[in-house]
Parts: sequence; structure tokens; C-alpha cells
Amino acid sequence: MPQGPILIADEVRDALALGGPVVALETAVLTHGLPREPATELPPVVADHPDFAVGVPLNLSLSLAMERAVRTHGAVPATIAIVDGALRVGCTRGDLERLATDRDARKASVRDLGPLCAARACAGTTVSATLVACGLAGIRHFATGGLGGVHRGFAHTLDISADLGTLSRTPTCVVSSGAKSILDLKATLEALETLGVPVIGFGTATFPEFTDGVGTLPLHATVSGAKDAAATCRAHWSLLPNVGIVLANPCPTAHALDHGGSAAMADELAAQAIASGIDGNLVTPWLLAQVAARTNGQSLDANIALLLDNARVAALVADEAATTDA
Ligand code: PSU
Ligand code: MN
Repeated sequence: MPQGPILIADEVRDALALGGPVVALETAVLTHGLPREPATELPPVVADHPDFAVGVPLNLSLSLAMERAVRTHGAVPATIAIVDGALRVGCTRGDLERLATDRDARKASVRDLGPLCAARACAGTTVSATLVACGLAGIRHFATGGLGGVHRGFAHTLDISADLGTLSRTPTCVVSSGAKSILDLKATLEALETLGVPVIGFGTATFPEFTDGVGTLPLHATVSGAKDAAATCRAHWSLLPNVGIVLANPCPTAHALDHGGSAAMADELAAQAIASGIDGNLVTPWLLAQVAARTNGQSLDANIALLLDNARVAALVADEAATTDA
């Protein structure tokens, strides 16, 4: 087991030692993805959910609800974050409460891990940094909302999320609802192909577009359910034991937004980000907040719906893998 600034919770360590199902969860969504102010009203998808209440920040409720969804579907959640300079694999409720409200919590990508641990900082981990923890701990399944990718205008900015390169060297299956149309989705799929990372549709033949639901870009592989997904992962890892997989699960239809205008809005926002001097690791959180504001909170409902569904799917696939690999 790894030594140093990585701390694996007992429950996660025990499950991994027994070959049981474990699902990693990221925390950039907690620190930078969802509102941290006390909720004044609840998105419809969680109106009757036990982890959500008026007065409780949506970001905290969401983290607790993802953990619950993982457990409900038979796996152990491992929420990953940097807390006081330690890379935690399995956070306590106290850790999540701190990260949810700490305005100084940083956003940790792969390159930030060493510096932030040395500085004893607190940070939410992006998909890429969470994948590093998965690689060290041996976690094969991970649920997130949307993958980072190739940004619009990348030819000038070279802004390509570290999520992509890290996936190409970490053997973990990331369940996500594709990526957001604030990115260049075609270029993102091309980059994943170049890196040798399979993008497998979960009951869909096209690359999902995050809160916009099913997409239009064709995928090279589709699976029909968790059993099929686990079998595909097993075949992939028997040949490419160090390479990740994207399992792409569209936002549940009842909560997905219309496509209408989102491409035009994405282009406009990308240009606005450049004009306003938003760059570096603040681009993604800024774009997501702009979309939430412009869709009057509807994108928030869709975002929460897809995050909870991805936790469910990751748990089902992890459970299937644990049963068949045993
Ligand atoms: N895309 C989303 N929601 C998110 C993110 C991406 O729709 O919260 C987060 C994820 O944690 C992802 C990170 O790993 O943003 C990508 O940031 P960057 O583009 O700076 O790599
Ligand atoms: Mn970037």
C-alpha cells in the first residue's frame, strides 16, 4: 500500500483488500462545481431526497447523496480530496462539510497534488487528480458529472484538461455524462482516440452532452448494461492494463435540457472568457456558473440528476466486476 501523504479510509481499504466493489467520487464538483450557499429552493430532482434540504448547501448535499447512491447500489464510496495536506481516499462527513464551505479550498489538478500537500492545503480534486488517487489505491470505478476536455479555441490557448492525459495512464473506468458543449466535443473525442482511451456509450451510440442529454457525435462502442460494461472493461484491461475507460451515461431524459442554442451560447461564453481574462484552472468553473445562471437554474437540476445517476451506474458496474472477477 502506498505511503506518504495518501490516507485510505479503513472501510475503503477493507473493501479493496477483499476485492469488493468501490466507487471513487471527485470533489472539484463540491468545491468548485455547485453552489456553496445555503439552498433557498430545491431542484425538482431532489425535492424529496433525504440529503437535500432548504438551508443546506447544494454542494454538500450532493456529495452525501452520491455516497448514498453508491451504497444503495451495493458499493463502498471513496470520496477523494486533499484535506490538511493529505490526499484522502474516503472522506468523513466532517471533511466534506469543511470542503463544502471553505472559500479558500483550492481546485487540485494532477500538477497541484505535490505542492498542495506540501503546503498542508485543502482542495477539491478534479477528475485527473482523483484518478491519481485511484491509481495509487487500486480503485477501478469512478463516478463524476462531466469530463474535462479540449476547450474551444484550444489552438490558441492549448487548454486541454489534464483529465485526458491522466485517463490514458490510469486503469480506472470513469462514468460520466460525456462532456459539456462549453468544450470542443469533437476535438475531445479525437484527443481520447489519440490517447487510446475507449469511450463506451452506456445504452447510447452517441457521446452524451452533459446537461443537454444525448448528443450527436457517434461513439465507437456501446454497451447495453452493467454486465456488458464490466465484461468490456475486463477485456480492455487484459490487453491494456494501464489505460482508463470512459463509460458515457446520458443525463436522465426527464431532467435533461434542450439542445436549443447551447452551441451558440458555448461559443459566446468561450469568447467572453478570453475577453474577461478568465484563464487557467478557473475557466471550467466560470463556464459552468455562467451556464447555470443563463438557464435559470435548470442546468443545476440536470447536473444533479446526472451526477446521482452516474454514481448509481458506477456502483452497478463495480458490483458486477467484483462478482464476476471473484
Ligand atoms: N466538467 C463539468 N463539471 C465539473 C468539471 C468538469 O461539467 O465540475 C470539473 C471536473 O472536476 C473536471 C474539471 O475534472 O472540472 C476539469 O477542469 P479543467 O478543465 O481545469 O481541467
Ligand atoms: Mn484547463
